[in-house]
Amino acid sequence: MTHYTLADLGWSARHIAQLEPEETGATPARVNKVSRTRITALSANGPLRLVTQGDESTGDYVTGDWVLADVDQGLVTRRLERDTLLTRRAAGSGMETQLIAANVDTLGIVTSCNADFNVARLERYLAMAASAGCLPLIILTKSDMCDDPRDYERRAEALSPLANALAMDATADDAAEQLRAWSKDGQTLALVGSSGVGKTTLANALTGAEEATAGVREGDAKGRHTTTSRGLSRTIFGGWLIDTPGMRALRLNDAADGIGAVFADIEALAETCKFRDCSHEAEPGCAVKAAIAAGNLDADRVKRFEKLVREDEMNHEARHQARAREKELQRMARNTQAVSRHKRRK
Ligand SMILES: Nc1nc2c(ncn2[C@@H]2O[C@H](COP(=O)(O)OP(=O)(O)OP(=O)(O)O)[C@@H](O)[C@H]2O)c(=O)[nH]1
Ligand SMILES: [Mg+2]
Repeated sequence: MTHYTLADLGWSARHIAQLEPEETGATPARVNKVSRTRITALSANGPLRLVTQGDESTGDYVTGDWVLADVDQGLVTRRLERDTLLTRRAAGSGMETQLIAANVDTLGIVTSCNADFNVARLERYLAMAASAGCLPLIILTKSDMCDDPRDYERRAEALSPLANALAMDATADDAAEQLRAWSKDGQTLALVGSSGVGKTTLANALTGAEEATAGVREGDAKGRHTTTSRGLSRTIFGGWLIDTPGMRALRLNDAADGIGAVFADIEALAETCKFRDCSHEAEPGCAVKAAIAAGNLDADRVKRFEKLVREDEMNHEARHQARAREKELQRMARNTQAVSRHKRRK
Protein backbone atom coordinates (compact mmCIF):
# COMPACT_ATOMS: atom_id res chain seq x y z
CA MET A 1 0.00 0.00 0.00
CA THR A 2 1.37 3.35 -0.99
CA HIS A 3 1.58 6.06 1.63
CA TYR A 4 1.60 9.74 0.81
CA THR A 5 2.42 12.68 3.02
CA LEU A 6 -0.02 15.59 3.19
CA ALA A 7 2.47 17.63 1.17
CA ASP A 8 2.47 14.90 -1.51
CA LEU A 9 -1.30 15.24 -1.66
CA GLY A 10 -1.12 19.02 -2.20
CA TRP A 11 -1.87 20.13 1.38
CA SER A 12 -0.85 23.74 1.94
CA ALA A 13 -0.96 26.75 4.25
CA ARG A 14 -4.30 27.75 2.69
CA HIS A 15 -5.82 24.56 4.09
CA ILE A 16 -4.23 24.83 7.52
CA ALA A 17 -5.58 28.38 7.84
CA GLN A 18 -9.12 26.99 7.55
CA LEU A 19 -8.85 24.67 10.55
CA GLU A 20 -10.76 25.57 13.70
CA PRO A 21 -9.05 24.93 17.05
CA GLU A 22 -11.35 21.97 17.78
CA GLU A 23 -10.48 20.38 14.43
CA THR A 24 -6.82 19.72 15.16
CA GLY A 25 -7.61 16.04 15.83
CA ALA A 26 -9.38 15.57 12.48
CA THR A 27 -7.67 13.74 9.63
CA PRO A 28 -7.28 15.75 6.41
CA ALA A 29 -7.88 13.67 3.31
CA ARG A 30 -8.12 14.27 -0.43
CA VAL A 31 -11.16 12.78 -2.17
CA ASN A 32 -10.28 10.14 -4.74
CA LYS A 33 -13.62 8.72 -5.87
CA VAL A 34 -17.23 9.45 -5.03
CA SER A 35 -20.01 6.91 -5.40
CA ARG A 36 -23.68 7.26 -4.52
CA THR A 37 -23.07 6.00 -0.99
CA ARG A 38 -19.37 6.26 -0.33
CA ILE A 39 -16.31 8.47 -0.66
CA THR A 40 -12.81 7.09 -0.93
CA ALA A 41 -10.03 9.47 0.02
CA LEU A 42 -6.25 9.52 0.37
CA SER A 43 -4.70 10.55 3.66
CA ALA A 44 -1.33 10.50 5.39
CA ASN A 45 -2.64 7.36 7.15
CA GLY A 46 -3.39 5.62 3.87
CA PRO A 47 -6.61 5.30 1.87
CA LEU A 48 -9.93 5.90 3.70
CA ARG A 49 -13.44 4.71 3.00
CA LEU A 50 -15.87 7.29 4.29
CA VAL A 51 -19.57 8.06 4.46
CA THR A 52 -21.24 11.44 4.87
CA GLN A 53 -22.99 12.65 8.02
CA GLY A 54 -26.74 12.37 8.57
CA ASP A 55 -28.70 12.92 5.39
CA GLU A 56 -25.90 14.78 3.61
CA SER A 57 -25.44 13.50 0.05
CA THR A 58 -22.11 12.26 -1.32
CA GLY A 59 -23.11 14.31 -4.39
CA ASP A 60 -21.82 17.44 -2.67
CA TYR A 61 -18.28 16.03 -2.88
CA VAL A 62 -16.09 15.51 -5.90
CA THR A 63 -12.70 14.09 -6.88
CA GLY A 64 -9.95 16.43 -5.69
CA ASP A 65 -11.85 17.87 -2.70
CA TRP A 66 -10.07 18.28 0.61
CA VAL A 67 -12.11 17.00 3.56
CA LEU A 68 -11.66 16.50 7.28
CA ALA A 69 -12.48 12.99 8.42
CA ASP A 70 -13.28 11.28 11.70
CA VAL A 71 -11.33 8.12 10.96
CA ASP A 72 -12.72 6.11 13.91
CA GLN A 73 -16.29 6.62 12.73
CA GLY A 74 -15.43 6.57 9.01
CA LEU A 75 -17.18 9.92 8.61
CA VAL A 76 -16.53 13.02 6.54
CA THR A 77 -16.92 15.86 9.03
CA ARG A 78 -16.39 18.80 6.74
CA ARG A 79 -15.25 19.84 3.28
CA LEU A 80 -12.58 22.53 3.14
CA GLU A 81 -12.92 25.52 0.84
CA ARG A 82 -12.11 24.78 -2.78
CA ASP A 83 -9.35 26.69 -4.56
CA THR A 84 -10.93 25.80 -7.89
CA LEU A 85 -14.08 23.94 -8.91
CA LEU A 86 -14.80 22.59 -12.37
CA THR A 87 -18.49 22.23 -13.15
CA ARG A 88 -20.79 21.94 -16.11
CA ARG A 89 -24.50 21.64 -16.65
CA ALA A 90 -25.41 17.96 -16.63
CA ALA A 91 -26.01 16.36 -20.04
CA GLY A 92 -29.60 16.54 -21.32
CA SER A 93 -31.91 19.50 -20.99
CA GLY A 94 -32.04 19.97 -17.21
CA MET A 95 -30.48 22.74 -15.19
CA GLU A 96 -28.58 20.59 -12.68
CA THR A 97 -24.95 21.33 -12.03
CA GLN A 98 -22.51 18.48 -12.42
CA LEU A 99 -19.30 18.68 -10.42
CA ILE A 100 -16.29 17.51 -12.43
CA ALA A 101 -13.33 17.99 -10.09
CA ALA A 102 -12.07 20.29 -7.34
CA ASN A 103 -8.70 21.84 -6.55
CA VAL A 104 -7.42 21.33 -10.08
CA ASP A 105 -4.48 23.63 -10.86
CA THR A 106 -4.35 23.09 -14.60
CA LEU A 107 -7.15 22.04 -16.92
CA GLY A 108 -5.68 20.06 -19.82
CA ILE A 109 -8.12 20.64 -22.68
CA VAL A 110 -7.37 17.74 -24.98
CA THR A 111 -8.30 17.75 -28.65
CA SER A 112 -6.57 16.18 -31.61
CA CYS A 113 -5.02 17.62 -34.76
CA ASN A 114 -7.91 16.35 -36.87
CA ALA A 115 -11.67 16.80 -37.27
CA ASP A 116 -12.12 16.94 -33.47
CA PHE A 117 -10.45 20.38 -33.43
CA ASN A 118 -13.31 22.86 -33.07
CA VAL A 119 -12.77 26.48 -32.10
CA ALA A 120 -16.24 27.05 -30.61
CA ARG A 121 -15.82 23.99 -28.38
CA LEU A 122 -12.33 25.06 -27.32
CA GLU A 123 -13.68 28.47 -26.33
CA ARG A 124 -16.27 26.75 -24.14
CA TYR A 125 -13.58 24.72 -22.41
CA LEU A 126 -11.47 27.85 -21.95
CA ALA A 127 -14.47 29.59 -20.38
CA MET A 128 -15.02 26.57 -18.13
CA ALA A 129 -11.39 26.71 -16.97
CA ALA A 130 -11.57 30.46 -16.34
CA SER A 131 -14.84 30.14 -14.38
CA ALA A 132 -13.32 27.36 -12.29
CA GLY A 133 -10.14 29.32 -11.63
CA CYS A 134 -7.85 26.79 -13.35
CA LEU A 135 -4.94 27.51 -15.67
CA PRO A 136 -5.96 26.29 -19.14
CA LEU A 137 -3.60 24.25 -21.32
CA ILE A 138 -4.74 23.15 -24.76
CA ILE A 139 -3.16 19.78 -25.57
CA LEU A 140 -3.27 18.95 -29.29
CA THR A 141 -2.74 15.20 -29.67
CA LYS A 142 -2.09 13.08 -32.77
CA SER A 143 0.47 15.55 -34.10
CA ASP A 144 2.10 12.49 -35.68
CA MET A 145 -0.97 12.01 -37.88
CA CYS A 146 -1.15 15.52 -39.31
CA ASP A 147 0.98 17.53 -41.73
CA ASP A 148 1.21 20.80 -39.85
CA PRO A 149 0.73 20.57 -36.05
CA ARG A 150 2.16 24.10 -35.63
CA ASP A 151 -0.82 25.43 -37.55
CA TYR A 152 -3.15 23.85 -34.95
CA GLU A 153 -1.10 25.41 -32.17
CA ARG A 154 -1.36 28.82 -33.81
CA ARG A 155 -5.11 28.50 -34.33
CA ALA A 156 -5.61 27.40 -30.72
CA GLU A 157 -3.52 30.21 -29.28
CA ALA A 158 -5.31 32.79 -31.44
CA LEU A 159 -8.55 31.94 -29.62
CA SER A 160 -7.92 33.95 -26.51
CA PRO A 161 -5.29 35.81 -24.56
CA LEU A 162 -5.65 32.91 -22.08
CA ALA A 163 -4.89 30.14 -24.55
CA ASN A 164 -1.61 28.26 -24.37
CA ALA A 165 -1.30 25.27 -26.71
CA LEU A 166 1.02 22.29 -27.05
CA ALA A 167 0.94 19.83 -29.98
CA MET A 168 2.22 16.33 -29.30
CA ASP A 169 2.10 12.67 -30.12
CA ALA A 170 0.52 11.21 -26.98
CA THR A 171 1.89 7.78 -27.84
CA ALA A 172 5.51 8.99 -28.10
CA ASP A 173 8.10 8.27 -25.41
CA ASP A 174 8.49 11.95 -24.49
CA ALA A 175 4.73 12.68 -24.08
CA ALA A 176 4.83 12.68 -20.27
CA GLU A 177 8.01 14.78 -20.18
CA GLN A 178 6.25 17.51 -22.17
CA LEU A 179 3.60 17.77 -19.44
CA ARG A 180 6.01 17.66 -16.49
CA ALA A 181 5.62 21.34 -15.54
CA TRP A 182 1.87 20.91 -14.98
CA SER A 183 1.99 17.56 -13.23
CA LYS A 184 4.77 17.77 -10.66
CA ASP A 185 5.11 18.42 -6.90
CA GLY A 186 1.55 18.12 -5.64
CA GLN A 187 0.14 19.96 -8.68
CA THR A 188 -3.17 18.64 -9.98
CA LEU A 189 -3.80 18.33 -13.71
CA ALA A 190 -7.22 17.27 -15.04
CA LEU A 191 -7.77 16.12 -18.60
CA VAL A 192 -11.04 16.85 -20.41
CA GLY A 193 -12.14 16.56 -24.01
CA SER A 194 -14.08 14.42 -26.47
CA SER A 195 -13.91 10.65 -26.46
CA GLY A 196 -10.96 9.14 -28.30
CA VAL A 197 -8.68 12.18 -28.30
CA GLY A 198 -6.02 10.50 -26.14
CA LYS A 199 -6.72 11.58 -22.54
CA THR A 200 -6.11 8.13 -21.10
CA THR A 201 -3.10 7.61 -23.37
CA LEU A 202 -1.58 10.74 -21.79
CA ALA A 203 -2.75 9.74 -18.32
CA ASN A 204 -1.04 6.35 -18.65
CA ALA A 205 2.18 8.01 -19.78
CA LEU A 206 2.02 10.40 -16.81
CA THR A 207 1.18 7.82 -14.18
CA GLY A 208 2.83 4.66 -15.49
CA ALA A 209 -0.58 2.94 -15.22
CA GLU A 210 -2.18 0.86 -17.91
CA GLU A 211 -5.79 1.98 -17.98
CA ALA A 212 -7.74 0.89 -21.05
CA THR A 213 -7.51 3.09 -24.12
CA ALA A 214 -9.50 2.69 -27.30
CA GLY A 215 -8.78 2.52 -30.98
CA VAL A 216 -10.42 5.20 -33.11
CA ARG A 217 -13.12 3.87 -35.43
CA GLU A 218 -12.21 3.74 -39.09
CA GLY A 219 -13.50 6.61 -41.17
CA ASP A 220 -14.36 9.21 -38.53
CA ALA A 221 -12.39 11.03 -35.88
CA LYS A 222 -14.55 9.89 -32.98
CA GLY A 223 -13.65 7.15 -30.54
CA ARG A 224 -15.89 5.08 -28.29
CA HIS A 225 -16.19 6.08 -24.63
CA THR A 226 -13.52 4.05 -22.92
CA THR A 227 -13.00 5.81 -19.59
CA THR A 228 -16.07 5.75 -17.37
CA SER A 229 -15.06 7.10 -13.96
CA ARG A 230 -12.81 9.70 -12.38
CA GLY A 231 -10.20 9.49 -9.67
CA LEU A 232 -6.87 10.87 -8.52
CA SER A 233 -3.75 9.16 -9.85
CA ARG A 234 -0.22 9.94 -8.75
CA THR A 235 2.01 11.12 -11.60
CA ILE A 236 5.61 10.00 -12.09
CA PHE A 237 6.62 13.62 -11.39
CA GLY A 238 4.96 13.79 -7.96
CA GLY A 239 1.70 15.49 -8.92
CA TRP A 240 -1.86 14.28 -9.44
CA LEU A 241 -3.81 13.48 -12.52
CA ILE A 242 -7.57 13.34 -13.01
CA ASP A 243 -8.62 11.57 -16.21
CA THR A 244 -12.28 12.11 -17.17
CA PRO A 245 -14.70 10.27 -19.45
CA GLY A 246 -15.06 11.88 -22.89
CA MET A 247 -17.67 14.64 -23.13
CA ARG A 248 -20.03 14.79 -26.04
CA ALA A 249 -21.05 18.43 -25.62
CA LEU A 250 -20.03 20.93 -22.99
CA ARG A 251 -22.93 22.88 -21.52
CA LEU A 252 -21.60 25.76 -19.49
CA ASN A 253 -22.80 26.47 -15.99
CA ASP A 254 -23.13 30.13 -14.93
CA ALA A 255 -19.95 31.01 -16.78
CA ALA A 256 -20.30 34.77 -17.33
CA ASP A 257 -16.97 35.44 -15.61
CA GLY A 258 -15.23 32.74 -17.62
CA ILE A 259 -16.67 33.95 -20.92
CA GLY A 260 -15.60 37.49 -20.00
CA ALA A 261 -12.07 36.28 -19.32
CA VAL A 262 -11.73 34.35 -22.59
CA PHE A 263 -13.03 37.30 -24.60
CA ALA A 264 -11.53 40.01 -22.41
CA ASP A 265 -10.17 41.87 -25.45
CA ILE A 266 -13.62 42.13 -27.07
CA GLU A 267 -15.20 43.22 -23.78
CA ALA A 268 -12.56 45.93 -23.36
CA LEU A 269 -13.15 47.12 -26.90
CA ALA A 270 -16.92 47.20 -26.39
CA GLU A 271 -16.37 49.53 -23.43
CA THR A 272 -15.14 52.13 -25.90
CA CYS A 273 -18.23 52.01 -28.14
CA LYS A 274 -20.12 55.30 -28.32
CA PHE A 275 -23.26 53.75 -26.77
CA ARG A 276 -23.07 51.77 -23.56
CA ASP A 277 -25.68 49.29 -24.79
CA CYS A 278 -24.16 49.02 -28.27
CA SER A 279 -25.23 45.79 -30.00
CA HIS A 280 -22.29 46.03 -32.42
CA GLU A 281 -24.67 45.87 -35.36
CA ALA A 282 -25.54 49.20 -36.92
CA GLU A 283 -24.83 51.82 -34.27
CA PRO A 284 -22.50 54.72 -35.05
CA GLY A 285 -19.24 54.85 -33.13
CA CYS A 286 -19.08 51.07 -32.64
CA ALA A 287 -15.51 50.13 -31.71
CA VAL A 288 -16.11 46.41 -32.33
CA LYS A 289 -17.31 47.01 -35.91
CA ALA A 290 -14.39 49.35 -36.48
CA ALA A 291 -11.87 46.77 -35.26
CA ILE A 292 -13.40 44.13 -37.55
CA ALA A 293 -13.28 46.54 -40.51
CA ALA A 294 -9.64 47.35 -39.75
CA GLY A 295 -8.80 43.63 -39.74
CA ASN A 296 -7.85 43.66 -36.05
CA LEU A 297 -10.68 41.43 -34.87
CA ASP A 298 -12.20 38.26 -36.31
CA ALA A 299 -15.93 38.74 -37.02
CA ASP A 300 -16.66 35.03 -36.48
CA ARG A 301 -15.01 35.16 -33.07
CA VAL A 302 -17.25 38.08 -32.11
CA LYS A 303 -20.30 36.05 -33.22
CA ARG A 304 -19.21 33.07 -31.14
CA PHE A 305 -18.68 35.36 -28.15
CA GLU A 306 -22.17 36.82 -28.53
CA LYS A 307 -23.69 33.36 -28.87
CA LEU A 308 -22.03 32.19 -25.63
CA VAL A 309 -23.16 35.33 -23.78
CA ARG A 310 -26.77 34.84 -24.97
CA GLU A 311 -26.70 31.16 -23.97
CA ASP A 312 -25.33 32.05 -20.55
CA GLU A 313 -27.99 34.74 -20.05
CA MET A 314 -30.72 32.28 -20.99
CA ASN A 315 -29.35 29.72 -18.52
CA HIS A 316 -29.15 32.34 -15.85
CA GLU A 317 -32.76 33.33 -16.47
CA ALA A 318 -33.94 29.69 -16.54
CA ARG A 319 -32.17 29.00 -13.24
CA HIS A 320 -33.67 32.14 -11.72
CA GLN A 321 -37.16 31.04 -12.78
CA ALA A 322 -36.64 27.52 -11.46
CA ARG A 323 -35.63 28.98 -8.08
CA ALA A 324 -38.64 31.31 -8.06
CA ARG A 325 -40.97 28.38 -8.84
CA GLU A 326 -39.46 26.37 -6.02
CA LYS A 327 -39.94 29.26 -3.58
CA GLU A 328 -43.56 29.64 -4.71
CA LEU A 329 -44.17 25.91 -4.15
CA GLN A 330 -42.65 26.14 -0.68
CA ARG A 331 -44.84 29.15 0.11
CA MET A 332 -47.95 27.29 -1.08
CA ALA A 333 -46.99 24.25 1.01
CA ARG A 334 -46.56 26.48 4.09
CA ASN A 335 -49.97 28.07 3.46
CA THR A 336 -51.65 24.68 3.11
CA GLN A 337 -50.08 23.57 6.39
CA ALA A 338 -51.23 26.79 8.08
CA VAL A 339 -54.78 26.30 6.79
CA SER A 340 -54.97 22.71 8.04
CA ARG A 341 -53.56 23.75 11.45
CA HIS A 342 -56.21 26.46 11.60
CA LYS A 343 -58.97 23.93 10.72
CA ARG A 344 -57.73 21.47 13.36
CA ARG A 345 -57.89 24.19 15.98
CA LYS A 346 -61.49 25.09 15.12
N1 LIG B 1 -1.10 8.09 -33.38
C1 LIG B 1 -1.62 8.56 -32.24
N2 LIG B 1 -2.60 7.88 -31.62
C2 LIG B 1 -3.10 8.39 -30.49
C3 LIG B 1 -2.63 9.61 -29.92
N3 LIG B 1 -3.33 9.86 -28.80
C4 LIG B 1 -4.20 8.84 -28.65
N4 LIG B 1 -4.05 7.95 -29.66
C5 LIG B 1 -4.86 6.73 -29.85
O1 LIG B 1 -6.22 7.09 -29.84
C6 LIG B 1 -7.01 6.07 -29.23
C7 LIG B 1 -7.91 6.67 -28.15
O2 LIG B 1 -7.13 7.12 -27.06
P1 LIG B 1 -7.68 7.17 -25.56
O3 LIG B 1 -6.51 7.59 -24.75
O4 LIG B 1 -8.38 5.93 -25.17
O5 LIG B 1 -8.76 8.34 -25.64
P2 LIG B 1 -9.62 9.00 -24.46
O6 LIG B 1 -9.58 10.46 -24.71
O7 LIG B 1 -9.16 8.51 -23.16
O8 LIG B 1 -11.10 8.45 -24.76
P3 LIG B 1 -12.34 8.26 -23.72
O9 LIG B 1 -11.84 7.53 -22.54
O10 LIG B 1 -13.36 7.49 -24.50
O11 LIG B 1 -12.84 9.63 -23.40
C8 LIG B 1 -6.01 5.04 -28.71
O12 LIG B 1 -5.95 3.97 -29.65
C9 LIG B 1 -4.70 5.78 -28.68
O13 LIG B 1 -3.59 4.92 -28.87
C10 LIG B 1 -1.57 10.30 -30.63
O14 LIG B 1 -1.11 11.39 -30.23
N5 LIG B 1 -1.13 9.73 -31.77
MG1 LIG C 1 -10.13 7.63 -21.64
